[in-house]
Amino acid sequence: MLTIWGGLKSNNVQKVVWTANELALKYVLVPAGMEHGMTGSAEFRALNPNGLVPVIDDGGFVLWESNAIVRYLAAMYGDANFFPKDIRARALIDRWMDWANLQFYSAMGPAFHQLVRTEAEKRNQNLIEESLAKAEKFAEILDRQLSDRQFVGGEHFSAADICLGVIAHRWIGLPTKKTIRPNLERWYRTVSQRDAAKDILVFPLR
Ligand SMILES: N[C@@H](CCC(=O)N[C@@H](CS)C(=O)NCC(=O)O)C(=O)O
Repeated sequence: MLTIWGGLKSNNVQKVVWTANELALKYVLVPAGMEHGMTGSAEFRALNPNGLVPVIDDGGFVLWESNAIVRYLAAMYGDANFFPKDIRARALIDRWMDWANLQFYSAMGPAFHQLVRTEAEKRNQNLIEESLAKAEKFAEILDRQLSDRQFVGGEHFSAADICLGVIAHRWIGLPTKKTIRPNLERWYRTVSQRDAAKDILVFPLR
C-alpha cells in the first residue's frame, strides 16, 4: 500500500498525487503540511527530517523530495513512454522535471506567493514585477519547446508533463497580464484535462 503525506494546495504534493493517479496506484492521502500541520511532530520528522511534504511510504520504503518521488513511482510502476528506460531519453525528461522547479518556479514563486498568499496591502509590487519578468523568459523557453511536439518530451505524455503541468497551472492562473504563448497554452489545456489531474489543478489558485 502506498501512503502519501501532504495536501493538494502544495504543488509538490500535487505532482506526486497526479503521478499516482496516472499510474492507477491505490494510495491513501494523509493530510499534512501547511494548514494541516503535523510536519513538526517527532513522528513526522522521523519520516522526513526537513519537516516538509510530500513524503511517501511504499510498502515500508520511505521517500521525500517531490521529484525523487515522481521518479521513483515512474520508474517502479510506469512504462517507457511515461519515464524512459534508455538513459539518454530519460535524461531529457529529467531535465525538464528539474527545470520546472529550479528555473521556472524559482522565477515565478515570489509573484505567486505575493499575489495568491499575501494580503493585498502587504504586497511588494517591485518583487512581483521582477518575478513576473523573470518568469516570462522561462515561459518563452517552454513555449518554444512545445512548438513542434505535443508534449514536453515528444509525442508521449511523461513525468515531465506532470512536473511542468503543476507549475504551468500556477503561471496560467496568476491574475496578471502575460505574453500570449499559444504552444504552452495548448499543451496546458491538454494535460490539465486528463482524468488523473481532476481535482488537483483547480482555480482559483490557493
Ligand atoms: N524540495 C521539496 C520542497 C517541499 C516543500 O517545500 N514543501 C512545502 C509545501 S509545497 C512544505 O512542506 N511546507 C511546510 C509545511 O507545509 O508545513 C520537495 O520538492 O519535496
